[in-house]
Amino acid sequence: MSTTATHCPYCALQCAMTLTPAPSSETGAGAAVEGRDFPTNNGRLCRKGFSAPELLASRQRITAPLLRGDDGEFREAGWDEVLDLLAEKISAMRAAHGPDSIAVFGAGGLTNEKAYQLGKFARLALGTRLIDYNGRFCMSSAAAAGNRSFGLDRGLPFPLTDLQQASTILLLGSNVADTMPPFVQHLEGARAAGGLIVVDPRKSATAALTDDAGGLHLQSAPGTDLELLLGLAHVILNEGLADLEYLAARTSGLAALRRTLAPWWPERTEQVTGVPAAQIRRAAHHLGNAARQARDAVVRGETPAKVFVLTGRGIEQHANGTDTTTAAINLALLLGLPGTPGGGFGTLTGQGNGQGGREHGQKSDQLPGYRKIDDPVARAHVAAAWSVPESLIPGPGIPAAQLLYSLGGSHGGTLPDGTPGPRVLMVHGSNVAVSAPDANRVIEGLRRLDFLVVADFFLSETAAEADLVLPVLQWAEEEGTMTNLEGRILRRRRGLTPPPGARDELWIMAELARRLGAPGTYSRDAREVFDELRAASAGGLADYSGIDYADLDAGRAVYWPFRASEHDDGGAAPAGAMLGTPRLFLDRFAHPDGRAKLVPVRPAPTPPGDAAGLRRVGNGGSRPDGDPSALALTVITGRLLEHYQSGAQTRRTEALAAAAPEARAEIHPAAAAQLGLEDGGWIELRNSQGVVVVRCQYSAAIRTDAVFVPFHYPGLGSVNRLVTSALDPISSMPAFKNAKVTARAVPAPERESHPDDARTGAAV
Ligand SMILES: Nc1nc2c(c(=O)[nH]1)N[C@H]1C(S)=C(S)[C@@H](COP(=O)(O)OP(=O)(O)OC[C@H]3O[C@@H](n4cnc5c(=O)[nH]c(N)nc54)[C@H](O)[C@@H]3O)O[C@H]1N2
Ligand SMILES: Nc1nc2c(c(=O)[nH]1)N[C@H]1C(S)=C(S)[C@@H](COP(=O)(O)OP(=O)(O)OC[C@H]3O[C@@H](n4cnc5c(=O)[nH]c(N)nc54)[C@H](O)[C@@H]3O)O[C@H]1N2
Ligand code: SF4
Ligand SMILES: [Mo]
Repeated sequence: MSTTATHCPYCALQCAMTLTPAPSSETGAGAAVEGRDFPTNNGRLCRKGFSAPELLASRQRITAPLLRGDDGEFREAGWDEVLDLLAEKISAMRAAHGPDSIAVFGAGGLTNEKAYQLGKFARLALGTRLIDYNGRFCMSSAAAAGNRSFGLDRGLPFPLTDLQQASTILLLGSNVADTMPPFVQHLEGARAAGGLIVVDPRKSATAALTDDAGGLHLQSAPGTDLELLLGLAHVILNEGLADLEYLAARTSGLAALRRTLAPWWPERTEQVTGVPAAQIRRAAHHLGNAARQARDAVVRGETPAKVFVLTGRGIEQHANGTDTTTAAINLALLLGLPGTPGGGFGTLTGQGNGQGGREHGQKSDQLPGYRKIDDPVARAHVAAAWSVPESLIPGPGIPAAQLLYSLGGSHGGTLPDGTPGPRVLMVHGSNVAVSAPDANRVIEGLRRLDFLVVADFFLSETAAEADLVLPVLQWAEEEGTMTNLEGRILRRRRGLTPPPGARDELWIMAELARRLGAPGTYSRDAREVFDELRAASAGGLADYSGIDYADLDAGRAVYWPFRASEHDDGGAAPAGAMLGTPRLFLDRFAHPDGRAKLVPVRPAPTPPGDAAGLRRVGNGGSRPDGDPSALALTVITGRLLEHYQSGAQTRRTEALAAAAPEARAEIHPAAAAQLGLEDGGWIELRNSQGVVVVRCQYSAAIRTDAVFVPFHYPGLGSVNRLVTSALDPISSMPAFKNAKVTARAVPAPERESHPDDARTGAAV
């Protein structure tokens, strides 16, 4: 086989790469990648991307279905055997307990085709309403905020390269220097101009970019971004920096917003956020002046130096994540940015297909095309596209975390309404035992199931709990499309022959549907599925009907929405030509009145105590009452450059595992001194949810009231055991970035957790 032009399997930047098999090999053994020229990555890759081919031929790869026997051990089994068995289980379960006894958990890493087919398979072949996916843990707050304010959610509503023309970028809770290293080149213009402003309780690698160029790092206390944004907006509105003309012409709701901003003068904001009032003023004035200059340049007919407000998981993964993202949107609207040549607002999508993954119907409340499942018109359209009666499409299910907590209806698991939870779960593309909130509770749920099926290529901690593991294809072995963080659709191409025992998930769904005698059709061919997706999405918010593989294969830059009626079918556009909608909202926002909504948001009243019953004080951990050896800290969780998500893949990559072999808690030396904790010593973090014991690492880059722990590890280092079940009421996003704990120095644990050891992990 020759080289193949494709994209990285990991994050939403979807860096373009060229895949080359080893000489005289058709499989992944010895395959290599290099960066390919493309507007988003310009030939660059990060360490994860470079090392991705190593996993294709990993010794740890599962290459035959694994079925758990009566002795509790896995044995290899044939595909016919396991699919027959699974179809029988599903049929029996449905007959005894109804279709909602089966649930499905999907992922934002799946191709558009697989995500679409999974939603259809769940609703029609299984007949269940209980499907949701890991994007709930990722983009849901930003998506909810975008829908509420703009009437539409697309992570970046403009091409990424627009950032290169920026003088000023406000980056809130995003650490792109580690999470999307090639992205940093697009920040360079603003950084060099002294206009990069980063909000993060840590001086992350991204916040450090502000150091030498006159930018600004606002080191807010964890979970206080809503207040900080209200403070910034207060200055902008009250000190004549808002774009009143834009607000009058393109938005609604200014009067109500004005009232909510009134109490947030900078000195008061400082008290809550810890960010000095002078810095708040400086940032607000910088943003306001830059936005005005951009506006003036547009009026003069010149190319403006643009201004952007961008958000990441740091401000979104909170129990008020939707409102906080809304406050960031309000700020961008006050500055007159969204939908103008002067700049814009965007959210950095995370997973490889985090964008497409939330458009095609694997979300509990959605149908393809970003349609609402409870909208009669949407249901009728999709039923027609699927050639089934509308009554066959179930109603809305429940969001991811609630779904996971409800598992195991035969053994006490209940849905929020008190009825028995699902008894069979199929997981496609997520390692929930490590990545979901309140991990101990999730693992208990998995163990209550009658039958757990996990489709994966590795024995992840979740697959290790399964009754049946279905080995699937990796990125380089399958066909399909991905939608990157800009809403641009990209082709994933098959460049290698998969191991003989692994199967395409489209094939698995088709084979199961056939055995179940399911209504609807289930193609095994990605292009056919895509064509069906196009028809199903036609007329929806995320309209893909004008997009075809031919345009993508010709290298045209295609952004949704792209209606079939807009496709002139000339097929003559050159490679790189922009089709569809590269820039959204230029004429109008997606609400019926064409206006963006200024949604007034307020912080919740301060709770009398937090989850651990601890007091919170400014910048510095507080002593929990009566305990001189302990400190109350906020755990913020996030990512290391070397590892991806739950680490199921990157912990199996030799160089990445060696570079970051175990979870480490980053703690300020001053906080550590209060605990009598040496650099490299063991720290215990404990709250009512669980316990984590990890080595610490001194870091002057973090606030003294916080500790940072990456979530890439299982066992004793699995930080999601400390994350509560509290959810954002609008998006159902967990509060991953805000767990209150009591910290102590402890002796080294008797038995260190082993990276592959899920079972001991759950037992602590
Ligand atoms: N290396 C690597 N890259 C990845 C991934 C990965 O797992 N590893 N995952 C991909 C995915 S799915 C996603 S969603 C993206 C995520 O990309 P990011 O959003 O950049 O990642 P995080 O590390 O989760 O969080 C970003 C920053 O938020 C800060 N933060 C924590 N709490 C708060 C807070 O209360 N307020 C503010 N303002 N900041 C806070 C953290 O200190 C951290 O530096 O990365 C993608 N890229
Ligand atoms: N504490 C804390 N927890 C977090 C976060 C945080 O910041 N802090 N971030 C959250 C975020 S933003 C995210 S996106 C989630 C992600 O967390 P997960 O959903 O667990 O994501 P991954 O670790 O990438 O797991 C993907 C699994 O599917 C497999 N896989 C990869 N591709 C495919 C495929 O095409 N098909 C199938 N069947 N399997 C595949 C991989 O081998 C792996 O086992 O974690 C969330 N959890
Ligand atoms: S930045 Fe993201 S897409 Fe690019 S190489 Fe790294 S993991 Fe892959
Ligand atoms: Mo994510």
